[in-house]
Amino acid sequence: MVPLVGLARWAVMMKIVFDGRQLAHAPAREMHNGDWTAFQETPARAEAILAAIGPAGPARDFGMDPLLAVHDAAYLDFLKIAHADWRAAGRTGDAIGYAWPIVGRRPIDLTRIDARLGRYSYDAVTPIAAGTWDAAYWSAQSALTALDAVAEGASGAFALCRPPGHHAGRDYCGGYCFLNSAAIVAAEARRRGLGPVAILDVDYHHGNGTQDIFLADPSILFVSIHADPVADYPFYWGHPDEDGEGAGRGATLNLPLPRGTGWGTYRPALDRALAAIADFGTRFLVLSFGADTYAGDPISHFALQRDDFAALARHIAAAGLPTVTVMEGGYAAAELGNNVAAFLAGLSSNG
Ligand code: OKP
Ligand code: ZN
Repeated sequence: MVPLVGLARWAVMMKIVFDGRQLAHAPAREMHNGDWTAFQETPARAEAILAAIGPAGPARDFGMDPLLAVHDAAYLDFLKIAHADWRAAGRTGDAIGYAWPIVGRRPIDLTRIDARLGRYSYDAVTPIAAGTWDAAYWSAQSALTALDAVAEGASGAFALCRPPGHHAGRDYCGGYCFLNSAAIVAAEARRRGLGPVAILDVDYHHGNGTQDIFLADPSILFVSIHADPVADYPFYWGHPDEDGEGAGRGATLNLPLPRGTGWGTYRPALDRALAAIADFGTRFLVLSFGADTYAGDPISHFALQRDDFAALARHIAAAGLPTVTVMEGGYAAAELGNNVAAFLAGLSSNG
């Protein structure tokens, strides 16, 4: 093997799961600042990560039950056939909504594809393509396969989830996400008696879907460090006063940080997050990892460097918890693989 001159080589010592069917999701374009631009969440992202972290094992098929533990059956039925319905309506290209039922409208059970796209999504950056259901299904199965490895005794496993999941809620897609792999793993870990379960989300964007799914649930802690939604997507979630609802009050913790955040600002927030996770009595950790906190990320505004990903991961690993890591965002294509490799190498280290 030819060493990469000038680049640290990171040895990744953990089980990696990926299924080739996850590449089937390939929308052409997304709405960005009022224009159509090339879709950012590309199959090439997964290929770049794989090239840097070495071979991945295939996903096993755990079926629909673990998905139905987190998502509405009607939403899953919609996702499966949305693209076919779009084509049946005489459309070309990817399915995308243009009218959304703002809170307060009756959830009328309409059949027209445009009405259903609005009912089950909340933004215009999440097109549904011919291969979307298959890719999302296998992304979730990869996450469940990683969970299985940890349940069998591995200290950690990484699911190269793509499409990502943390913006998808019980009955909605959004933010490039369709099935919430982190939430699916957390619910399945709880069902298997591995809890208390905490989810730590370190993607640049707030994990609104994960938060919504467990908002009123006191048994799963959700902690997120992310760009302040005053200035960044997803805007309407992730503010510091969102701390859970009903019985779930106190089991949601949001730690928004300003644009420009580097490791010096990030680290104290991470310490707070890890302290909350320890206080919760956590015995099992689900980590939503986005590499879009990288200084060179094209759609984000933090300033982490590659070595900071290793430090971030070492801090998390020092908690000593069995951990399933699922991939979320990260769009700096040329550096993505090395950043993920640095993170996973840090996770594999002992303290
Ligand atoms: C998905 B994940 C550009 C900015 C935002 C949607 C971002 C989805 C991020 N106009 N577009 O959390 O990385
Ligand atoms: Zn993100």
